[in-house]
Amino acid sequence: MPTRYTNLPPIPNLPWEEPPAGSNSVIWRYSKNPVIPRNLIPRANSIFNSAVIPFRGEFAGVFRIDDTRRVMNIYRGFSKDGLAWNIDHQPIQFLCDDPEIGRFQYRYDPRVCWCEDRYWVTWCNGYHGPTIGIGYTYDFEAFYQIENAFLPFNRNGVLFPRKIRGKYAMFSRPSDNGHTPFGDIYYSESPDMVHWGHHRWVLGPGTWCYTKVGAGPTPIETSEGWLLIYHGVLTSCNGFVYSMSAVLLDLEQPWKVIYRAAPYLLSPQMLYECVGDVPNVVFPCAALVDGATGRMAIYYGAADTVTAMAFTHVDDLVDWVKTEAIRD
Ligand code: BMA
Repeated sequence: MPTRYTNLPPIPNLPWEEPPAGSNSVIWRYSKNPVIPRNLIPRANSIFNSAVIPFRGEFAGVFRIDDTRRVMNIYRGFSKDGLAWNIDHQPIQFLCDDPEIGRFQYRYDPRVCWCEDRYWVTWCNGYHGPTIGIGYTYDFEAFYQIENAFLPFNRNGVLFPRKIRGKYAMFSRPSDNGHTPFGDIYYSESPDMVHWGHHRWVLGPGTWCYTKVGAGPTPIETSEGWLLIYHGVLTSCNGFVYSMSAVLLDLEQPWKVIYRAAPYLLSPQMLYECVGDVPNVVFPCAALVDGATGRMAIYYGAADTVTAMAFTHVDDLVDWVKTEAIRD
């Protein structure tokens, strides 16, 4: 029986490509990957872990760009079809009431989430160490920054698209100040996007990701639970390998895992995923679902260098998670 994917509006112009002939994989890559080259704008060293969202019948995005000074920042972009992007040549300038919070150190790995009345942007924000920065925009013209969600050290702040139990809800991944060799996903709630509590453990490492895990795109609400795509890291003798997989979480208590797929869903195997500034990385930050068809387009950073896409169908991905599930 098809999954009921709830609260998801149609996206008639969602980027889409049928699976390659003969493929029986639940997920397949865009044949013209990478969709965004590393040098789309002047002085970009790399354009990768980035988030995209439908906006006024087209698409808007917040892009991680490391420039040729290796300054890490986030940039705004627009696209008619989700494939060809116009990205600003200057980073987003956030308006912030408190200069201490608004002062830039570094920004990276953005996510964008529509919740209630505006587009929320979360990112890894330098504030005496990495933590979760939060901002919002109504129109992708003016961007406002509010308090950091947590103390350092934390990364991978991912908001829910609706309130849970009457509160805003977010995943995050407490970490350290470097290339963290550990990390579990936690869940937190807030009445106002400023004060966060009710912290709950969600998910820890697994076989293909025995080092650490972190939430990826905004979770997708389905009749079977919240579908969360996440990245996970294995430490090989040659360094970290970043892959992605998915879990289904309880709709009203999303820290409770219902099904967790045992294998990875997508791992670095193509040249643009295996070769780049950081080899062997796929890092998803957005997954858009067309509510009319259930088609899903996933945007992911590849090798910390370019942005790539993969496609699946929400029903098939939910079935895959259940079929491949382990209980832990
Ligand atoms: C993480 C973050 C990501 C990056 C990944 C692989 O710690 O810095 O932005 O994609 O490492 O280098």
